[in-house]
Amino acid sequence: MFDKHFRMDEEDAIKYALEKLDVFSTQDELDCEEVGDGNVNYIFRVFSRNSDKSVIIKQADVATRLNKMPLSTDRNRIEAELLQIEEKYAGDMVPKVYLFDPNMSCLAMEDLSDHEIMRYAVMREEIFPGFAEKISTFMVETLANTTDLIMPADEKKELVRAYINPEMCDISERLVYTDPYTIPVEKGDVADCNVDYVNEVYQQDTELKLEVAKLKLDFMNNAQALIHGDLHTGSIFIKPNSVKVIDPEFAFFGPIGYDVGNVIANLMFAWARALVRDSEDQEKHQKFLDWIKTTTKDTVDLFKEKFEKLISEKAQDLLFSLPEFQSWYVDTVLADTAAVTGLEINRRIIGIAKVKDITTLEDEKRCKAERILMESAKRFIVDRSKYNSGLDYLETFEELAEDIIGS
Ligand code: SR1
Ligand code: MG
Repeated sequence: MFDKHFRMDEEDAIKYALEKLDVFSTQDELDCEEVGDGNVNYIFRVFSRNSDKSVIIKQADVATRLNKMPLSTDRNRIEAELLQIEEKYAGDMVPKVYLFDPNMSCLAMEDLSDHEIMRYAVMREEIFPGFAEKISTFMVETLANTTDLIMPADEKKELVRAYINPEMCDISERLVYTDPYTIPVEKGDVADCNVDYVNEVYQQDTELKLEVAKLKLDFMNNAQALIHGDLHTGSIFIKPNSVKVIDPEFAFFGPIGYDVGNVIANLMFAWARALVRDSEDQEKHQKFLDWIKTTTKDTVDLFKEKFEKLISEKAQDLLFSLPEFQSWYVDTVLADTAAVTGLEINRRIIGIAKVKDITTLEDEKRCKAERILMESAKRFIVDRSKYNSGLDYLETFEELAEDIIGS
């Protein structure tokens, strides 16, 4: 029954689990829910009603879930293999893969239902001390170890070949780089007060568009490390003292700053949301504001510190070991990080793939949050070489927040 690809429903997923996986026994009474809330795939949670056994089956269809755009199912292979590569470098910070099935383009993996998607948790202003420590370790281990500084050149070239990901890169090239600067927004796409601002000011800024064009070319050509490619807070499962990274289907060899900038931008969505919102629980609200600010800063600083340490310990090539070279290299990664922070902010506000942190705000508050973020984004992109530490990000964001919320 499962020899040739078709899009499964819940009943098929139960049959699939029984036929293909070694998770359940004949005693188990199985149930299934489709739990996907992303833009691309279908996610089935098959679970036993009379035991604690469960599994996630993620299936790639031949079209995207969001807009039914045709899309290669090879993304499912890339995701399955990436999770195993990431496990090698970052241990249990990714779900365990049980099976990859190329016929059905599906992947069976550990159920992380004891965790929660980070975006929803931070939207409720929950805090997670230790997040910056954990996510910076994940990024440094998976990214630094797959650069030319550390990975042997022949091994890296094999991986570049295996993880060429043209269709998923094409999505990012359009959705992150081109569309937000070239497709005018309409009422409802952004807060009312920002429609004219985006169309008549932001998208007319030639200095900004020139920098975005250079950054797009870098994204397309800089095979720096094996990046996750979509490391937003919807790709992170969290619970106290545990962070798990999921969904590396956009992975390819690209600029390191693409992953780091995605994390920083998504922390900023949660931060901007909290700043413009009223809260009934002032103590919790203030605690969240303090945490998100420190976490944003620490994520940049811990990434930098650990990345510098790892490359200085593990770089093999005599030239790549030069301290002056490593300092230049880290500076370029940090500049890319700032730029991508800005790019990810803009594409989630102006572009089609939005984030609930912002879209669920009432219009007047959404207006302010979007404006703080877009103004910050412009500076992160245009002045990217000036953002070398967490404090640099905080200064820009807080200065603009004060101007915009105060006005
Ligand atoms: C059609 S895919 C839209 C977006 O969702 C994914 O999570 C990626 O971020 C992509 O850009
Ligand atoms: Mg995804």
